[in-house]
Amino acid sequence: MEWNTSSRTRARAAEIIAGHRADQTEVVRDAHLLFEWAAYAVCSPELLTAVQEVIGEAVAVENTYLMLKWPGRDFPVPWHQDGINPRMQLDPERSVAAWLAVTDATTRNGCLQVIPGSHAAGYLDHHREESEAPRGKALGVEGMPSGPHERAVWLPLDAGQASLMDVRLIHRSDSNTTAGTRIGLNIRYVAPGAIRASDGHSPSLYPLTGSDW
Ligand SMILES: O=C(O)CCC(=O)C(=O)O
Repeated sequence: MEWNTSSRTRARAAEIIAGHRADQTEVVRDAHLLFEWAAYAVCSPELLTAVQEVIGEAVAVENTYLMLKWPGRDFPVPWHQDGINPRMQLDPERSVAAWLAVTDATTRNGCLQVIPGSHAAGYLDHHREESEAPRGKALGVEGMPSGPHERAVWLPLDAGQASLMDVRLIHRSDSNTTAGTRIGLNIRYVAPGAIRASDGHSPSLYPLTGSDW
């Protein structure tokens, strides 16, 4: 599916890269609240229609992560599931994850790898990775290898394309081994009532459609 044309997306990517080349930012949390282009991206028509086909008419954004993999940096994302973290758990029937390619995402620059069918096992135990990188510590599924998995399938996408995933699907990405920067936007979409929050955590939602918020 397309969330934007490849030419417009590539132009946007060039701007993002120019803006962050000096600080080499790797992760921007809630990019849809910070950047106008990302606020448009989360409600791009083809993407939103596909999301509504999965979770119904009323849709909100629970979270976004913009991830930049700069050339020469060690930045693998461990095997994980998007629908669970220490603050909350998403009902898989009422939520869906999207990954939007802002640059081309290839097997060499760190496109997503997924384990087909892994959602069927439900949510698994996670632990925090040990990285000391300023981008923070990601969550990883217990017992998974730190690198490739024999059952993994790679999901290369062109800039402007997007994929949807079950929020329990186990996925990861590798470091970028090319000379260019790879950028992706991860979005968690929810329908009303999708979030089971841990004690003391109140999720803040960014409603796109519907009125039950
Ligand atoms: O952009 C990436 O490389 C990984 C993103 C991802 O898996 C996530 O944010 O859940």
